[in-house]
Amino acid sequence: MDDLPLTTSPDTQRKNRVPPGQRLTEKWPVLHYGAMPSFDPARWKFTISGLVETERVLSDTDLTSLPQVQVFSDIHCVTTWSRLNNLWQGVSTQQIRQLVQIRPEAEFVIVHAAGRFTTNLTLDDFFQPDVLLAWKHDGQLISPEHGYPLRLVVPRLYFWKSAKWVTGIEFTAQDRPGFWESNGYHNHGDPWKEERYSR
Ligand SMILES: Nc1nc2c(c(=O)[nH]1)N[C@H]1C(S)=C(S)[C@@H](COP(=O)(O)O)O[C@H]1N2
Ligand SMILES: [Mo]
Repeated sequence: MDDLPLTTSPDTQRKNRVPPGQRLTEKWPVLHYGAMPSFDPARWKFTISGLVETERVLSDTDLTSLPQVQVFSDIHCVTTWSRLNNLWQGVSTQQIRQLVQIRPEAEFVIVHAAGRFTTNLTLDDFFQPDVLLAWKHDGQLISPEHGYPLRLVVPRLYFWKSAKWVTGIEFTAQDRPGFWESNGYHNHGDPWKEERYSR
């Protein structure tokens, strides 16, 4: 495990690591809309759909057999808490990219999660080298409340883009605001620009 490649998210190298309007916490709060979705992890699948030449459906074993990475990152939640020094383990989105042929019209990724949650990203934001689909945090399996069996981690954007209980990704030509983005949150969510709310 120690010999996995490590990617350091560039924001952890800033002299001041705390974005404007944020405060540090040591704890890791649990935040999501509604009840925790109940689903059977044994029957869980990860689907790659939309503007790809051939759709792919991966089982848990398929996913965990792919080459893995570790990512060191800071968490910035729009509700103003930040948690520094997180070590994630999983599969990078750059690795996921090797599994499909993405059509040239594709410009966005819609991330789907259990309970019909979605969040939207540009291809560029989704394929940054520090973005991964994770199942471990600080050496332990991610707990169910924090997104087990699979959560997306997008270190450079507010944490609402880091969908928990991910069930798939869909490539699209048009942007499609996700759950929080349709409910007042900014469409992009850069914490360094304080892209918190859309109005
Ligand atoms: N599936 C799902 N993922 C989600 C959310 C959600 O409501 N559903 N909320 C987001 C928000 S607003 C935040 S701040 C983080 C919180 O993650 P945590 O509970 O692990 O701290 O999860 C994000 N991912
Ligand atoms: Mo949030």
